[in-house]
Amino acid sequence: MMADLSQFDPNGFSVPNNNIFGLPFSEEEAQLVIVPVPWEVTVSFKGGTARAPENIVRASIQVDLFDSEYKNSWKKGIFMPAVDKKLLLKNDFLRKENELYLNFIKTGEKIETNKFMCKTLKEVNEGCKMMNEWVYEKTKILLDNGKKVGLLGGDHSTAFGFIKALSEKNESFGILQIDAHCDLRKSYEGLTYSHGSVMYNILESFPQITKLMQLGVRDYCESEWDYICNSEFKVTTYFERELKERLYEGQTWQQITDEIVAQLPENVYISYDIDGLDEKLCPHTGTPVPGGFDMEQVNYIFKKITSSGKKIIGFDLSETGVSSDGWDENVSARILFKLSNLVLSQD
Ligand SMILES: [Mn+2]
Repeated sequence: MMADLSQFDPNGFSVPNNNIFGLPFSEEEAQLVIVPVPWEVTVSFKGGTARAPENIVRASIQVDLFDSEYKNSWKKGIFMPAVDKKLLLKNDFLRKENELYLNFIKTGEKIETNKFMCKTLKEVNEGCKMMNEWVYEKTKILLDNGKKVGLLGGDHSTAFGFIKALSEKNESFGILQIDAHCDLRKSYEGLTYSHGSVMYNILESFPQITKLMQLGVRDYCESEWDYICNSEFKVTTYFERELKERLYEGQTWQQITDEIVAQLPENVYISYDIDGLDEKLCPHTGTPVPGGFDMEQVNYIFKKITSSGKKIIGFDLSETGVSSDGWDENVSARILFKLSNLVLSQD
């Protein structure tokens, strides 16, 4: 069903009562549905990303609909349902529980000696499993209905359920991960479904993923390094230092981008952790690391992927923080619009 846009002025001021980006589409009309996942239970440093979906919607009203690269893509319809209040409440409760647990393990005491803490850890892990199921169900139904789907976190762990749903629809695909971290820890702080383990869990669970391409990584541990080295080239990581050195020595971003795009399979999922960008673009993200990309540097890669004829089958955008002046949300709203246009520009 196509929406009637005859009463909608894309050059005018946005109507705040409309949906994301001020667009007038219903879920039924929209070709792309963005699923908000208000979840940050395993976040250990700066909190707030569970509130990102609501705040990004507010910021999205200011994004201009005219994108000279993908002029009419938005007309195919973008819709984001309201944040699930029950999931948000569950997040708030379990995040507190997890804080208790993390404070306990920081004391150096063994968890086995404390029944209460064992129970807390169990509850947190079960809650995260439940969230994965929730995301899987939501995204599966949308994919079954022929929608294109994007996911808006929350922390990076929210991508797991969506990738599960995509794995049932696609025989094989690759993941392009923009991130300061590898997220390849076997489990982090005893938490099975930690945001620091999401790519490990995904690779171990879904053989459909033939390639994980990581860009911008600059904070990682030895076990992650070993995992990459032992992956038989399934995981290719472009560390920030290596990228910068190549640029310092005269290589161009075009050369590097062409090399990256050539290694991607035909179907590509984009997993965009905002902390992959320079901290000036995401000062309130949970685990900021100095360095990182500029927004257009990453957009350039995306453009090269679509112009190469490869297909973007879905995306997530995660780890956006909460700021008092709306800056982090403003940046993320613009990235979300670009990702939406990319996906909608393809049939
Ligand atoms: Mn991440």
